[in-house]
Amino acid sequence: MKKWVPIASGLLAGFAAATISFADFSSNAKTTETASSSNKSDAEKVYVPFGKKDDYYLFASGGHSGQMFIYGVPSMRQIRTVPVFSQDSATGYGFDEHSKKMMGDYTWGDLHHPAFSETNGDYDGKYMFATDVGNSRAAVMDLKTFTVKDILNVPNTSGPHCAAFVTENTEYMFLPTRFAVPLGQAYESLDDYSTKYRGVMSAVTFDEKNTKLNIAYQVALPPWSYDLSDAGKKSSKDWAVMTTYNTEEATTNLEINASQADRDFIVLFNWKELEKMVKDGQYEDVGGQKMIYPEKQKGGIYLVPVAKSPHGVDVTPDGKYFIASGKLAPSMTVFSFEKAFKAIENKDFAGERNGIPIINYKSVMEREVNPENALGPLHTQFDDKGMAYTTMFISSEIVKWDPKTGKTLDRVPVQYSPGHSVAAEGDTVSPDGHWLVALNKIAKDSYLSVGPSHPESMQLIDISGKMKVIQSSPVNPEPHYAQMIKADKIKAINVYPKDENNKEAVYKKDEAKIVRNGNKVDVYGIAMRSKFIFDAKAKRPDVIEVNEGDEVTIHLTNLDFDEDITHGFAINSYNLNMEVQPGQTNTMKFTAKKAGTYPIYCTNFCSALHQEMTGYFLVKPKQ
Ligand code: CUK
Ligand code: CUA
Repeated sequence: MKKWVPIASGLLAGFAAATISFADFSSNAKTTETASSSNKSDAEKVYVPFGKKDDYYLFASGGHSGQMFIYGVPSMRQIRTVPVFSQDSATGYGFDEHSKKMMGDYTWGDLHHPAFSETNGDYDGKYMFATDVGNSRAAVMDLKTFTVKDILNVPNTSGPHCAAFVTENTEYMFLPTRFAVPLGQAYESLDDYSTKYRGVMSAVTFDEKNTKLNIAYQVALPPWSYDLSDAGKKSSKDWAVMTTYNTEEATTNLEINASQADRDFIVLFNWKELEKMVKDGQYEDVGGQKMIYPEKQKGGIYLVPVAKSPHGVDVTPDGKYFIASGKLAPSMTVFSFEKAFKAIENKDFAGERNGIPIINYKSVMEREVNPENALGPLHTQFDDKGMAYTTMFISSEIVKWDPKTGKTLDRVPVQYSPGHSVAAEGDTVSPDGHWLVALNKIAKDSYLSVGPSHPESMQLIDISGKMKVIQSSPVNPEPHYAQMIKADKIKAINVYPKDENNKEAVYKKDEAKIVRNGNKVDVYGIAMRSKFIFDAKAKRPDVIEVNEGDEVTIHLTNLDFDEDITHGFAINSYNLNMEVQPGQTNTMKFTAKKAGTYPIYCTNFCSALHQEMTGYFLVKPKQ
């Protein structure tokens, strides 16, 4: 592999020290080759023989693909792509009624940070949350079926990048935003940015019974950019932290103007206090949302000064510290929650910004950590011993260090420019250790060429001894973040159970029927190996005949209650497709705009006679 000089690109353009080459780390590269945690070869460690399953699921955000990619670890094989914020013709997501309703007018999304639901600070394997920076939404995926159950449009805000993260028992998912906008996204001149714009954070709750996301309240934070966040754990469980940049409140050329001040802030807030304010009516109604204004409703929100333009902030598994990564300052800063609580109690403040008290830096700062030649620290993960692993975007490496001493313990080069990394159970109160995956922004010369744009890459690192990269997988754009969960925590079902209350489902072959009501046609049909039955009593049960202009609704039940027997339903030239998984009933609604003869066929290869699983959609022309 050629040595690549990591020229500053995108995120860190203009950073002077970006010209350091890998030559500077050659000594590290050498030591990684000899060290290994066991006598197993690297190939053996990642080899999962046929019939055996991986130990972990890795859920990687799909960035601007709007999807979630599911991998197995340690094999690093991709198992599935789950559409979340984008249409997907493979599954019919965005075509069927349920997903169409959830997506509204949007057809794409930008999924940045996935977050598992938690119980007592541990992933419980029940749900996965995600947010969309592109169109300001949040989603919840049910891990019994790996399908999205609800999408929430978040008003008053723009780009919830600084999310998702959940509190210890999934009480809340907080959604602070990357872009400041006027409340309600009304028009306001950028000359009035500092007074009229806000960076609103939403407190989202999850109603498990109805699998619905709801907004409990919002907070009108100052018009800064909120970058990343994390929830407290154990003794800090009522608190959360998030990084800010552009506290300069620049409105143009942010590349330069948002990097002027020496310090930005970490926002430290107590969600129990905010919850109390709402209960006590200390909020204003903004477009139907309960809005807390920190300059009026005091208490609960504080600022901690931090080296300029930080990116990630991560809470240690024991909940005692939060660690900010510098991005523009080559250091990680460790802050103590306990010290922060004391400073708040003693009103140990250095003035205010926008009505929010600033805690004295020296009173909360535990230590500043500057590993030699490590540049562009972005995000930190943890192992089972509480050791920290920080991604270095510019020097393209992972640095292992001890948060309690600041000592650098190990480092390993990755190819290239890691954004996040993810450790096994890494965001819980008890990470597993053993595995860390670097999510690299740039793969360069790692794989067969597919043209000018290359895939991103995920590299598996064995961290059980001296760190060593032992496997590399290409990945579609763009894994910003991922979470890794023990495989046995996820209890996915094989077949959708019968739901006798579902009026759209048909569970008996002779009950398939077509119901006409004026220009409305409802088809209650069945898909089974290897035929469609739309009208059991008709001469040709596999034909749907309608009039041009009719409103057609297809309710289709897969009658094969059998593992992995999925059917598809497509109408040729009608731009429609959806799947029905075993036992599932799915619905699709459309207008028969085009008169003519259109074959219907099953799109999912389901049996030896799959090719025969067809029918006709006949549309009689208007006279
Ligand atoms: S961010 Cu930091 S590298 Cu978490 Cu959206 Cu991509
Ligand atoms: Cu059913 Cu192919």
